[in-house]
Amino acid sequence: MTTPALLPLSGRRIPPLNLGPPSFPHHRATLRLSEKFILLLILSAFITLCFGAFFFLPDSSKHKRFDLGLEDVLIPHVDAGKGAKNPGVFLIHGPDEHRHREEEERLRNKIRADHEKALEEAKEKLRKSKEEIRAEIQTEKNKVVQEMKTKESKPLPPVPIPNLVGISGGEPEDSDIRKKREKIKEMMKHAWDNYRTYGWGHNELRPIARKGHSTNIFGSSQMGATIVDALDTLYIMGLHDEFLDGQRWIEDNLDFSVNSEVSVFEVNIRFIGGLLAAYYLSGEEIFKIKAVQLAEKLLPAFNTPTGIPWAMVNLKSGVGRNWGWASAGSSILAEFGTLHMEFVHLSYLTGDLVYYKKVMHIRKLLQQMDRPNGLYPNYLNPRTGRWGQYHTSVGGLGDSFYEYLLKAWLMSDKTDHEARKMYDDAIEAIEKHLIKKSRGGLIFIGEWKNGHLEKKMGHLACFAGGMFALGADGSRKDKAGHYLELGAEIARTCHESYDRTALKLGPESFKFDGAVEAVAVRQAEKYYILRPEVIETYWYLWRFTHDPRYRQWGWEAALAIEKYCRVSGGFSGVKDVYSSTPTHDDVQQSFFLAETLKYLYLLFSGDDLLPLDHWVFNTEAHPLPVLHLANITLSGNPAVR
Ligand code: DMJ
Repeated sequence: MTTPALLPLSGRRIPPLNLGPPSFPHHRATLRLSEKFILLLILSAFITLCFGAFFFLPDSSKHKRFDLGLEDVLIPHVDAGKGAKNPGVFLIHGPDEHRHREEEERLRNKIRADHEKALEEAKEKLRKSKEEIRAEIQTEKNKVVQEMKTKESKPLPPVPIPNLVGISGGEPEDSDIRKKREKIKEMMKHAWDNYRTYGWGHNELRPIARKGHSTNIFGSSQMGATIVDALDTLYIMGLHDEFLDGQRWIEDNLDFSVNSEVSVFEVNIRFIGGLLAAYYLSGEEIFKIKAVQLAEKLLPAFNTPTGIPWAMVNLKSGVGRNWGWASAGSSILAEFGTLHMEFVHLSYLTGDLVYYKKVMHIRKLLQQMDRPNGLYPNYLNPRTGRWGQYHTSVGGLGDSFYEYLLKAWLMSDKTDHEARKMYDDAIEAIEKHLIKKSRGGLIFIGEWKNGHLEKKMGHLACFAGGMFALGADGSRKDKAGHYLELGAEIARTCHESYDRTALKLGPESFKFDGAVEAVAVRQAEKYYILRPEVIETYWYLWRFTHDPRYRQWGWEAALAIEKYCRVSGGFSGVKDVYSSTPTHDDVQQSFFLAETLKYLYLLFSGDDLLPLDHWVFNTEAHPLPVLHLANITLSGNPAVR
């Protein structure tokens, strides 16, 4: 059917009237002349109506709304009706037209003046140089950061700070020893300065590529691990400008609200340990505040069915998980068992028991569990509370758990008897099942794996020489002499592992198999990554015996590091200690500054620097004071039981 409206008036077709945009379909826009006329009429009626409205409707200016944002131009309301309830809205109407006009005029003038001012300011800005504008923006940014910091920094309760004995000094009388100590300090300067130049703010340094470096333990963000780890070493060496530089970076940049998955253990020992030590040494509040902020971010890792923390946690989301390689989704003994010292200090400094409870819960759980041959396996499933694979080691995966049992006792001013008992029991089992003598007469610590003893000792296990010496005093059945001797034997074995290489630096792990003694066999075990454990043991043995051989061995290691690991951009690990032409791995580990150089410096210092009856070193060599709390009744203080 044809629509009549679309029929032509004459034989000629009427050109289409396009009412829409050019693409508008023609069939909908084609109108007859008469219809056009009607449309025009409607349009003019509409316009007339609008004019009428404009002239005859009431004056809307008498019902203006003013929002709170313009407080300074608000007009006191005349009608104390509804508007009065809402302080943000004022209604004006009433008989006093004149007064309203004046107010309107005043308002208009104010707006005009504001616009002019803004225009002037904009012109002023344009007259400024780029640098000036940038500086202004930076000042504004700093202001905001400062405000955020003040908001973030919860005030912490004042607590009595332990007696801080021997935080500087230790100048040796002997000039030769003094020179050696100076040399170690110079090495520290070299490591720090290059990190400062090429890796500042990154976690670690690539000394050959001369750029920043990081690994998955620190997550995906740049958290300045080397800065935090190195602070206390800088402090005790008297490198105060460098310390201050690091402190400023921490104040301005160290931020834990990052979407980054970090290792709970590594962040605890390096960051929380480093910050706490820096706080105790310098007294600067910022370190304590940062340590507590970070600790809060780690707490969600403990949200597991057993309370055994995940190995990793996302600092932002709080989601935790375990390493993919760990036996059946297990957490690692040396990781969840190496939180105690730092967490007790956190509870002490904050008065908040939450940290203390977390680590005591772990301890209680471990106490209840069966231990095959009295040994603690390295893997524990945080969902089921059952051991994973039966692998026991005093090296990697197990090491610092034993260390922290002993140190929990020392740190409590020898009042935490439970920790001491656990340590003594564990060491007895280790001695019985893992410590052996090689054919050549070297005492070594093997690893229990798949039902038999693997005659292999890792560089990491070399720390145990120092631990045995440190735990000798206070040991059961008056076996102090025995444990000191055992510590000395481990030191000797580890020294042999260094001495039997081309570079006089120790391999990552070494075997005792037939003719092979204290030597790495597999290529993948021949590297040295600037680790501290052997030097750590020399230092403890030196403190307890003053046998000059330990200083001599320490100096040999220092010279080897200087000769083979020093490059112009810092210090690097080496890939094969048996090859006389070293290949570098191009990583300056943060623990080189935190531990290796610190223990070397202490080895050539007097015993009055960080005396061991006042300080306990965490597993990353960060000194924390002994808490002499016997007479202090701080409510909720964990050391008072
Ligand atoms: C350090 O981070 C700590 O000493 C840790 O306990 C084990 N290993 C490294 C250094 O080798």
